[in-house]
Amino acid sequence: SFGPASTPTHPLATAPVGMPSHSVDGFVREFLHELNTNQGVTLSRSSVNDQYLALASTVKNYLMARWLETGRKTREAKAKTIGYLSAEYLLGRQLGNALLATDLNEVASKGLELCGLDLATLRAQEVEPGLGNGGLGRLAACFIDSLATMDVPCIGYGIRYEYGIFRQTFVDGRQVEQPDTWLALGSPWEFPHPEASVQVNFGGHTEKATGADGKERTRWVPAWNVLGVPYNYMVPGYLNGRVNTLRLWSAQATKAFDLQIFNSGDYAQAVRAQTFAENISKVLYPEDSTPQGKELRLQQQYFFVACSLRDFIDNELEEDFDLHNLPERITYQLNDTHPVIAVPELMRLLIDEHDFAWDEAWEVTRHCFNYTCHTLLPEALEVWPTELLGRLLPRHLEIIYQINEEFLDDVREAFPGDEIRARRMSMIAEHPERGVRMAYLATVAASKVNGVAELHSQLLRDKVLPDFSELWPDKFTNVTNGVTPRRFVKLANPRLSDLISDAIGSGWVTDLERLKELEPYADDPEFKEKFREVKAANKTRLTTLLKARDGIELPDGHLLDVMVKRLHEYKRQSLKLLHIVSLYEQVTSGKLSASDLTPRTVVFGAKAAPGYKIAKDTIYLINKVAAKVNAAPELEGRLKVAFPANYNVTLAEELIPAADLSEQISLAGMEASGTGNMKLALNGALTIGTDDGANVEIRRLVGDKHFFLFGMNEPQVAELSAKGYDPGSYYQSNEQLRSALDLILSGHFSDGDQHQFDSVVFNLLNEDRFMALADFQSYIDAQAKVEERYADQEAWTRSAILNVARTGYFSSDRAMRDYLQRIWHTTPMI
Ligand code: NBG
Repeated sequence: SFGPASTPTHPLATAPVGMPSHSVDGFVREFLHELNTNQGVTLSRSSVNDQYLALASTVKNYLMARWLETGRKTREAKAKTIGYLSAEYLLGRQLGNALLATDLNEVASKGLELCGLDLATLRAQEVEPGLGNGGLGRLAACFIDSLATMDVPCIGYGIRYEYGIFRQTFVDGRQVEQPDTWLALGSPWEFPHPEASVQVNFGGHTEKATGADGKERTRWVPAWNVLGVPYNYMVPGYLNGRVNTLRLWSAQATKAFDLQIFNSGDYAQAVRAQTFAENISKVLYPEDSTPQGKELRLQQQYFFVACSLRDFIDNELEEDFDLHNLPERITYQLNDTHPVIAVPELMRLLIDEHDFAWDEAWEVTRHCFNYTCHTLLPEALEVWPTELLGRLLPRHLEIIYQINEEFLDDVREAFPGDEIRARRMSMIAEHPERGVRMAYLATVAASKVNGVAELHSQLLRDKVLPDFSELWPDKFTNVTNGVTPRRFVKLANPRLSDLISDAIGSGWVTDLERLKELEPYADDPEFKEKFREVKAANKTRLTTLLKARDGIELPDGHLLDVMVKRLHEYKRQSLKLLHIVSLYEQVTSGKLSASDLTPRTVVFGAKAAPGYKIAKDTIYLINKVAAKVNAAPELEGRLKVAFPANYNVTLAEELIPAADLSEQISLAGMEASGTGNMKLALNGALTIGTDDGANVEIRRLVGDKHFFLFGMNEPQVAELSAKGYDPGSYYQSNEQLRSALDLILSGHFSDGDQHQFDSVVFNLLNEDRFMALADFQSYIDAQAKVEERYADQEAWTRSAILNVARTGYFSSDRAMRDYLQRIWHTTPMI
């Protein structure tokens, strides 16, 4: 329960805390106060970490009143809340965003200067919470930023992993994973509430019992449990006074410490329960799109959704709230299949704990959930073995069976006599082992199912879930992804932001389509010059950073060619690599003069899942090729390959504003959307890309002339696949390709070892599931067009400006508006 035991009488007790002033003096006072009282140090004895923590507290104080007020206002209005359920949030650093949201940048920077401190240095002290793998987690972070900025009530629910995505290092060119100790120096942005912990049960069995009313009920008798401790984070809207909440759960043992065993001297046994429980939120699974059939992962999934559902019902609703009306107050968005166990959990809560009849419970449940699918790779759709699910969550498996039975009855009614169809659509897969297809469960339970770009949504309907879209055509919709302009333009690229605002005003920050007003400036010589200066200055900023961070020297005046994303075969870093190897091969063998090359630096950023061998071997190969290229005297000043380790949100914010060329080269039909493609275009990079994911929409909006398209489109890929794809034939027939592959095979990049890269090269030659060889020539041709355009700086700058002007559509604000209209059926609070 909340609040004081008796009615407060002091006037201040019912008002939210006051708002600190926006004056430099006020700021300095607050900051020093925090330094003294929170850190327990004087300015002269404070470390940079003390100063950073004190600054963070100061900024939090500015947000606090708004946060409290947001909660009050939302509860009072009984507004519908978006419950965003996501196993990942890739937030990036918090301080810069909080300063932006409170408009405190200038005040803080002046105030700190008066204290002899430098804001940039303190900002650099922050370790980003890397609680996600890649696009999916970063998308969740963009979405909650947009909802706060649009004044929409939202609670983001997830897991507070003690170790986020691993820190990548390179040892002799190979990826070595280090634990991500983001909490080591303390995280000032979180508010733990151990008193509001939620108990989560696991294991055991179910029992049937007949109650006094003669009704038979099922009771789950769990075998063990853990506690979920909520940690709240502020999600500030941009200059609008709203601060939503992100609530991440941390697992703790219920019986942390068995005193008896401890006293008997068995210390290890005494803390075993604690270790076991805490393992649940210990690490983020470093997987991007292939699930590991890991018990712990299922525990994590159930753990956080069980906490989250309970939390909303117990803490956000009035005590006498009638749960039949739950869909009026919450809509849960399932971010991929990871949180789908929430569906049977809500059924269980309603039936077993609130005495709902099955049909009543189902009516409520199916109006509470919507599902976003983020993939097309069949191996990325989670299937939980029934053996495991039944052992860990016996009651949930029973409920899933019953949902499935009733669903299949509906299928049989809609398609009488079509038993094969019914079997195809069953949530229970029989092969290779009996398992629950979580995507099917999600699709059946959800009011709406969406893909994340037009092409993806279409393929989702036609290829992944065709039976379901035939049964329920209206259930399926598309919402093309978006990215937040606050972090990825305003914060990351202050120079471009100022240039834009000088030209068209600052309204674009919350209304990104206004970037269209920049179109005429694409032909304004003065603006173009300034635009080039911004790019050049961003490159200089990146050069300074990479020198300090990685010891990498970036040459001046190069075309900066950027491929940053998780390492995955379908994304085809190997195709980019073949381009580089081919340039190197042609120049070193004298077929091509280095002076004919456009001076270019290729920057890679990519983590590979630790268990994904080919991906890790590809990283090794990139590093080995980079070493040779960078050491070749012929290529000095002409071609350079840079691969800074540990690409993350913080590095993205530095790299993207400096990029000229954006590599989006996945095999058509494989990349659900991509969001890096949007960030790069918005920052004035031109895309070289296939007709895949959101590239399709980017190209349509910026225009063919300002986008370098290459490769097969999806129908052509399907056709080639059906015909039988033979990568070897491309090797045989394409001299340039063969020379590049032969050079790798010769051991040139591996100190003479001819087998070092067998896994990568033989895979390309024999299988090449993602058809890199088939698209090679087309890619090389498109790169030639890139060079031609770049040689004409006026034309290039024009295209770059038009990319910025025409990609306002890719704001996550627009994406959220689409969700509100098509899926959530709710409106902002103002
Ligand atoms: C990823 C897709 C990307 C997409 C993001 C966000 C998963 C499972 N999917 O193409 O691969 O941009 O989701 O939607 O991480």
